[in-house]
Amino acid sequence: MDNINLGVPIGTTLDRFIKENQDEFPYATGELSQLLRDIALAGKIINREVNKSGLLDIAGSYGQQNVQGEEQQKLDLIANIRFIRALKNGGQVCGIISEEDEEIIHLNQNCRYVVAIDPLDGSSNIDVNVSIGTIFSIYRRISPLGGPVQAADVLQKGTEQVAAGYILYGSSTMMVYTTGHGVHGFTLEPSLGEFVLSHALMTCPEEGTIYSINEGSWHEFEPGIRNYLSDCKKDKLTARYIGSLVADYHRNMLKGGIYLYPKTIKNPHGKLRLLYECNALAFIAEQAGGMATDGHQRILEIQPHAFHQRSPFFIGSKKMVKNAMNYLI
Ligand code: AHM
Ligand code: MG
Repeated sequence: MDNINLGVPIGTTLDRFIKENQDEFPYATGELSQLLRDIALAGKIINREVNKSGLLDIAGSYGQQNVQGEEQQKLDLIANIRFIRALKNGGQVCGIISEEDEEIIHLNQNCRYVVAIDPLDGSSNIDVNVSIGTIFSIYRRISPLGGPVQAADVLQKGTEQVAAGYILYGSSTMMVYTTGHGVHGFTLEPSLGEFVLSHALMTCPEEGTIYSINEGSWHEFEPGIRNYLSDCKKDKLTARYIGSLVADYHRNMLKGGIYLYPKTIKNPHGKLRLLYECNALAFIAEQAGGMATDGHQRILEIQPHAFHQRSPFFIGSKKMVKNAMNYLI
């Protein structure tokens, strides 16, 4: 797998790759590519914190809850601070919406880009040394430069994303992103501290054999989901569920599979957040030839009306997502 279609060889650093593919960035002024490099830098810093979390007293609960009533982990807060700082210092972002903050974080009013971010997703897995991830979406602001960011700048449909991606802190650390020209994956070379191209033009198999869902919620699912899951078993599909969205999604994208987080009695609108969890992965999934819906509608076409809006989520191999949707009324 050396020279792949892009003319950029495997092993190229992320910085160089971004520079050499500058034209794939919308409105190529260099600002968006700088922003992606800032996100990669923050990812490296968080990777360092995650790697030493068993050694220092930074794992575990912080003893307080975030805006959605969920318990915050210390690393959630550390990751949030690191990302905000990196994006502030990078100077390309006018506003951030984060899972950890109720309102917009206002940065440089003269910048064009808005970022929606889940700084550390799957954080209940931190204490047990299991994969976690960062998820980000980048939008161009709608309001004029020079003024404060408006809610409408953040509440854009996923179709308006100019770039999106995730960083997976797994058995190796990877950054995967798209600017709407395919999906590229970079693996962190720890001794160099550089992300290097390892997966060019990633694609998701149309069909797969893995289904990923928290089946512990069986009695909370609507009948259609239970019927679907019964058929998965009859068809002898393989069940795999880490409980870290990025890791579950990444595996299914590579191997072929479906991830489902439907509505439940406890979470009647689903659990996952549209702006900083679903949209980014939906953009990546579609760019890789996969599909993402809320069970009825394409995720990227949902008009958000609240920063922390939730959505049911079905994502992965196209045929599997379509098949699952057939079970829902
Ligand atoms: P978080 O943002 O609080 O970490 O929650 C999101 C996570 C996803 O990573 C994961 O897929 C899902 O929640 C797991 O939820 P559950 O424990 O209900 O299966
Ligand atoms: Mg999350």
